[in-house]
Order: sequence, then structure tokens, then C-alpha cells
Amino acid sequence: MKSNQYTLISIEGNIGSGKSTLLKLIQQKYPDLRFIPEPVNEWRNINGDETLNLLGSFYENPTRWAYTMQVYAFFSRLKHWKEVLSDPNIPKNKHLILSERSIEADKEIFAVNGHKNGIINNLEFALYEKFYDWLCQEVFGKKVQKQMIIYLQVDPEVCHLRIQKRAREEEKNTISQEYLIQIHNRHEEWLLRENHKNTSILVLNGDKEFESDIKQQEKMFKNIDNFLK
Ligand code: DCP
Repeated sequence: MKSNQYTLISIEGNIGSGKSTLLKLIQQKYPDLRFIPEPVNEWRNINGDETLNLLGSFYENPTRWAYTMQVYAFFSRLKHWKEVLSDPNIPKNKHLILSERSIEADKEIFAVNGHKNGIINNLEFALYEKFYDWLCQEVFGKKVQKQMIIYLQVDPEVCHLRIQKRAREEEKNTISQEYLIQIHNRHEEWLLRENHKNTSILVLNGDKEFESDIKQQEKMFKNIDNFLK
């Protein structure tokens, strides 16, 4: 692989599927991976101001805020990428990048689902696609050579229970089972039914709680270790 090209390993899965937990475990096991943080907290208080809560606004009034939410999600993820890509001194072993979700997932899951269910209208979706295509080309060019996806597949009912348990204020009374089924179906459609070029996909079942279950973690890591070899 050329030295200025990256391989992206992204962890994908429904809201509440356990991506952050899995990411932490992978980071512990593979400390050399370069890591891009999930910007969710940046969406909860713009400029550090808790009254400017985009995630909360989106769940309170999805039709009003879905487009804005996706534009900002795209922007904030791109900003993190730009930091990585503009680093002139990339150590040789830092070409593998680990990320919770990806820019592509934001589009394929949340923007497409929002368009399908009508909270993003045709005009908004056309605008989103225009700057998505142009900016991705501008920022990435040919810099990401390969993508590896770890899909944490979890029953939407289990995700619902986990969301209730973790009780992120903006989500606990606003995310319905129906919405989680839509997001689940989009993952299945995108990752299991569509064709992917230069992408390998590992599907891991995450129905069983694994945060405090060492045996379950060992099972998962047998697959992950093989996949990343
Ligand atoms: N979100 C969104 N649009 C995006 C990305 C995320 O509306 N393009 C929302 C969905 C969640 C919140 O942001 O309410 C965070 O979503 P994630 O699934 O990325 O993160 P979680 O912390 O929910 O993941 P997990 O519980 O799997 O660790």
C-alpha cells in the first residue's frame, strides 16, 4: 500500500447496539490504531452552550431539524478526518484508522432513512448529496484505499432496552421501536444486500451483553483478530 493511503476500520450498527463499548475494547487490544472520535457530544452543545442542543432539537422536531442534523454530522466528522489527513508526519504503523461509524454510514443510514420516511424532503436530500459528493472527493481524493467494516448486528428490541438503560437525555423518551427498526433495516440493506467495492465486512452478533462478559468478548475477538490479520 502506498504510504499516503489509509485503511478505514469502522464499527457500524444501530443506535444503542454497543459500538462505543466494542470500540474501547478494540482500542485496548490494538493500541497502535489511530482513532477518530465519535462527535455525538459535539452535537449536544454547540459552542459548549447546552441551550444549543442539535441532537435534542432533532428528536423534539425531526421534520424541522433532520436536514440540519445531517449537515452538521457530516461537517463534524469531516473536521476530524481533516485533522488526520493533514498530519504531515504519519508514522508508518498509523495507516489503519479506527472509527465509530463513518461518513458513509451517516449518509447511507441516517440521511437515506430520513429521506425515505419524509423528514428530509427531496430538495434537502438533493442538496445534501451535492455537497456530500463534492466534499468527499475534495477531502479524501484517493486517500482511503480500503474500508473494513465491523457490523455489530443487534435486535432492535435489545437496542431499545439499552437506550432506556443508558438514558441519554435527548433519546430516552423520543426514540421509538419503530425508528430503531427503520435504522436496523437500513443497516441490513446497506451492509448485507448492496455491493461494496474495496470493502470487507465482518458481521458480529451483539445481542448478548458483552461489556462485562469476558467469555463473550473472547468469542468476538476470535473473529475480529482473524478479520484484522
Ligand atoms: N445520529 C443521527 N445522525 C447521524 C449519526 C447519529 O441522528 N448521522 C444520532 C443517533 C443517536 C446519536 O446520534 O441518537 C448517537 O448515535 P450513534 O449510534 O452513532 O452512537 P451511540 O452512542 O448510540 O452508539 P452505541 O450505543 O452503539 O455505542
